[in-house]
Amino acid sequence: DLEKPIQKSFIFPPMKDTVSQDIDHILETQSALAVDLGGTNLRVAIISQQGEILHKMSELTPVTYEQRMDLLVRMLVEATSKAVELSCRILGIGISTGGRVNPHEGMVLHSTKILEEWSSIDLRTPISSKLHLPVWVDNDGNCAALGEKKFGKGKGSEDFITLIVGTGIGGGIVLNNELVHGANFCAAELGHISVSMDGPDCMCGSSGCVESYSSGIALQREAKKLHDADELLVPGVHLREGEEVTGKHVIQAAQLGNKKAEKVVETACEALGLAVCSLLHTVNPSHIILCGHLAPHYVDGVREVIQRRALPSAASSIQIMVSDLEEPALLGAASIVLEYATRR
Ligand code: BMX
Ligand code: MG
Ligand code: CA
Ligand code: ZN
Repeated sequence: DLEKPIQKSFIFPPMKDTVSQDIDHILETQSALAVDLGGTNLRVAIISQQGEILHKMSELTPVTYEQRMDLLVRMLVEATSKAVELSCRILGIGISTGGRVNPHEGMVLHSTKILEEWSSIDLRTPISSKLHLPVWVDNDGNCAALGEKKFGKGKGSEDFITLIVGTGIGGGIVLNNELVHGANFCAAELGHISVSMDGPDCMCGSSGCVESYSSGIALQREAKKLHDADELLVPGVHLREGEEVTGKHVIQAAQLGNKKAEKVVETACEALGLAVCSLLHTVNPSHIILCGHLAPHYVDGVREVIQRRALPSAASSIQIMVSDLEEPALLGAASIVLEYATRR
C-alpha cells in the first residue's frame, strides 16, 4: 500500500539566535532514493544530502520490460519503508540508467542490446504516480559524472570526463560546469568511440568500439575463450563448482603471470587509452576519472598509451584518476534530486 500516512517531522525547540534556520532543526535526514539500472544489476539506495549511502539493495536486472518495471517499483516501495525506519525524508527519486535519455521528459529513448526492451520508455510517469514522488532520469555515465562532481574527484573541476567501466562502458562529459547532452541526448556515449576499423562486435551493432575491447562483457568474452582452450586457470585462480567465468578471472590470471591473460588486459588498456586520446583531442578536459571495479587495473596502461599516442600538449597536462567513490552513478542520480529539491 503506497498511501502511507505523512511522516511526522520532529522539530527541536527553536534556539534564540537561529530561529530562521528552522529547516536545520528537522531531525529527519533529507535524502533521495537513487536507482542505477545497468546491464547486470539493478540497484536502489537511500542517499543523504552529504552523499552517505544509508541503505542499498541490489538485484539482477530482469530481462523483460515488465519484470524490470515490476522489480524496480517493488524495490522503491521497500526503500520508502526503510526510509521511514531510518528517519529519512525522501525528496524524490533519481534514476541512472543505461541508454540514451531525455532528462527533460524522463524518457529512455534508445538502448543497445545490453538492455533489451528499453527503448521509448517513459520512466517518470509510472514511477512518480506509483511512488508519489518527483522523478529525475539521466544516462548512467552522465550520472557518474554528476556523482564525481558533487562528491568525488570532479569537485571544483569545470571540465572533466568520467568513464565508467561496468558491463558496458558509460561516459559523462562536464564542460563549463555543465553536463553535455548534445542535440539528441546522444552525447557522451563514450563506450562507442571507435578504436579500430574492424575489431570485435559491439552490443550497439557496430564493431571495434572501445566497449567491445575494455568492458566487463569484453573481458568475460576473452576469459571464456581462454577457459575453453584450457588456457585461463593458473595456480591461484580457481573456479568454484558452477561458477561462471568472468573478467575478474582474466585479471587474476594476468596478475599471476598468465601471458595470454596479460595480453587480454594489455589490449583492453590499449583500446581504452586510445579512446581517452580521442577525448583529449576533442574536449581537452583537465581530468579523466575512471570508475568501476576494473578502473584500477586499467589506469597505468591508459597513462602509458597517452604518453605514447596523444599530442604532447594534450598529454602533458591531463590528470588520469581512479574514482574513490563506491557508487558514482547512484550518487549522481541522488545529486540531481538533492540539488533540485533543495534549491531555494
Ligand atoms: C552501453 C549503453 C550506455 C551505457 C553503458 C554502460 C545502453 C543500454 N547502454 O554502452 O548507454 O552508459 O552501456 O552501462 O544503451 P552499464 O550496463 O555498464 O552500466
Ligand atoms: Mg553501470
Ligand atoms: Ca553518457
Ligand atoms: Zn558500440
